[in-house]
Amino acid sequence: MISNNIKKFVFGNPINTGAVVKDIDTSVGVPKEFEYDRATDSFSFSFEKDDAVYGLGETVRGINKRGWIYVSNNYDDPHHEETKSSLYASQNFLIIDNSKRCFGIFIDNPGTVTFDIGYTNSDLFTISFEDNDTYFYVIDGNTPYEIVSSFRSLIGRSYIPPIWAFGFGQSRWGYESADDIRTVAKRYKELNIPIDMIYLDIDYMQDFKDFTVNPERFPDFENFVAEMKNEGIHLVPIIDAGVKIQKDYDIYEEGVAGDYFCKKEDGSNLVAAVWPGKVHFPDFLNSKARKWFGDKYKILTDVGIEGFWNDMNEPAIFYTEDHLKEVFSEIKNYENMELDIWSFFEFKDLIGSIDNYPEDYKRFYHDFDGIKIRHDKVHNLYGFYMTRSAGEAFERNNPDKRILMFSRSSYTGMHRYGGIWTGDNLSWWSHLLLNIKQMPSLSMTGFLYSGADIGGFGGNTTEDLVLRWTEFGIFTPLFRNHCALGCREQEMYQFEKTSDFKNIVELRYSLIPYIYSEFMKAVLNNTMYCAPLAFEYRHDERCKEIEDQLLIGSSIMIAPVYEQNKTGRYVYLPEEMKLIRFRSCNDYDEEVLSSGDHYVKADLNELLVFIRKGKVLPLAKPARHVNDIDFENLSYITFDSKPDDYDLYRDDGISRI
Ligand code: MIG
Repeated sequence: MISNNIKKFVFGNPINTGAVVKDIDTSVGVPKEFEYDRATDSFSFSFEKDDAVYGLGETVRGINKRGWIYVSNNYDDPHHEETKSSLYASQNFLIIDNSKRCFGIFIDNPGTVTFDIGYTNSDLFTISFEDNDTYFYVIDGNTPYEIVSSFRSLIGRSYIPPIWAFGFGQSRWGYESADDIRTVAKRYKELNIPIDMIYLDIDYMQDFKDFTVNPERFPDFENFVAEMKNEGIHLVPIIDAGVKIQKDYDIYEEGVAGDYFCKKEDGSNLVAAVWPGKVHFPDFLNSKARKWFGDKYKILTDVGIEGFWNDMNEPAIFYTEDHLKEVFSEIKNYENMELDIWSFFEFKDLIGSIDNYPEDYKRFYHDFDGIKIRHDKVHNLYGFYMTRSAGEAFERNNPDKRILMFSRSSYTGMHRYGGIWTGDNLSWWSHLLLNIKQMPSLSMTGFLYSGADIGGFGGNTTEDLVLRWTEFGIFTPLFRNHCALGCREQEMYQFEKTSDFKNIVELRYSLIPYIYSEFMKAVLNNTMYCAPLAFEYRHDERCKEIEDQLLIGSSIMIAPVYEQNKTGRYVYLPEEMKLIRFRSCNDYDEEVLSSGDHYVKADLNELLVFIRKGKVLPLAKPARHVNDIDFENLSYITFDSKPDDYDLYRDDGISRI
């Protein structure tokens, strides 16, 4: 197909990653925007002074990516600090924009790709590859919005979850038994805080084995799933990438018999270790293995489960059998040594090298439907293909209804099968801000059903952080409070001001008609659910630098408070807007504010929404579950508009469309 606004260049002999769904004719030569350096096999672009760079999906730092080096190399790293270059995801889509001209690029390369966006040389953008077999797309458009839409039509429609997945979900690593889960449900019910999901982390499994349920701690699981559903709660279990090596464990036995696991050079199955102890990794890049593993989700859907989260699928490796041997043999050299500072660090690095060891990712292979490929060359596809395995199976086995699915690791293309959560953040205020900045980048790349662990995963949180984070989280499609084992408990009922939490979560439920409508329009029209101000107000120079206010759908702008001990914040209004200061869905004040800078008060229990001129915000009455929301009788907050000006999207919320 000839596309006027998308050009495809091919370098070397790239594989079809599945990222793209449109066939585009190949252009000859090198993208005209870039200089190609044969010696280093890299492409570079010279920035103009006011160029901003957007994209890359889930990464550290700002919405404008200029001034740092990002490496697409999916990695399990629970320290999302700004000095990092890689997180769990690789979304190699970027827009370069200086309001006079803009263009987008998409690098479809499943190996390591480095985006030096003015790090080495502040005016130079350089793209380099570990492996130069690459598709390189250049996407033209008059505005960033147009580029996003073209890109999204190139990569296909984003995943649609069931509508109940827009409710609130409580999670914690460490809910050990059905009774623990019952307690969570009961405590939320007692406080009348709406809830639709409780997540099952690895503790529900028998010895961390995929598709098993511990029968002592979760007796009669099927009935338990039904009991919770009666309470209006969906249980959402986790699935890990590694399959435990254990005789008579059917998944393991079938995987070996069917040759479904990743192999080493010598043809034996790679032995790595993760939560279950020693595991093999399913070869999700192989369509037979993918079908086999995907069909296993049926074990749980057959007992009433309707949603999952896929974890550890970078894949994360605690150690491999081979590298562990190497470490133990080298360790001996240090045993009788008097460690000086140099040997001390070598020794420490040696021990520290056992997990996620780069060389380990070169020790195993995929059978990519007949092509043998070393893992590191397609590393960034692993989480995508695990989720694809599930997604394809759901289409086969559950053709009539949507199944909730999100993943930790991802690559472009996975957005068609599931959403993502942003992994192991910390209970830091700066990670609330990071969450705010990640959301528009995720919308650009098609990962619309996304969110972060509200309250922070690692570390001990505080009540005010959970509250402020929840106030932002009500605008993220995936709205889940999740926390790590051993950290301070952070369910809303652990805190004092439970009525504040109730009000905020109720407000989320009141907003679901709007949030769902805007989400679905973004999916169906390839537009953005959540956008930076710079995309909408392109010629307002101020908006270019505003990264702590966002547009959510077409009607509203939000300005979250993300610092401790603040009772307000500065907000910049690119145009006249109507401020709504919500304390709850039926307790709020309204004030029209002129364009420009304002200091706006927002107490701990208050959150700020700004209605754009001519737009409408529909609100439903509060409900305990998404199912109970009355979509017929909405109220409307207007600003120079009539309720009818709002185009409410509706469907049954469950059937596939
Ligand atoms: O190595 O399943 O990101 O959400 O709670 C930790 C336990 C494994 C990492 C996930 C996190 C989950 C945790 N998992």
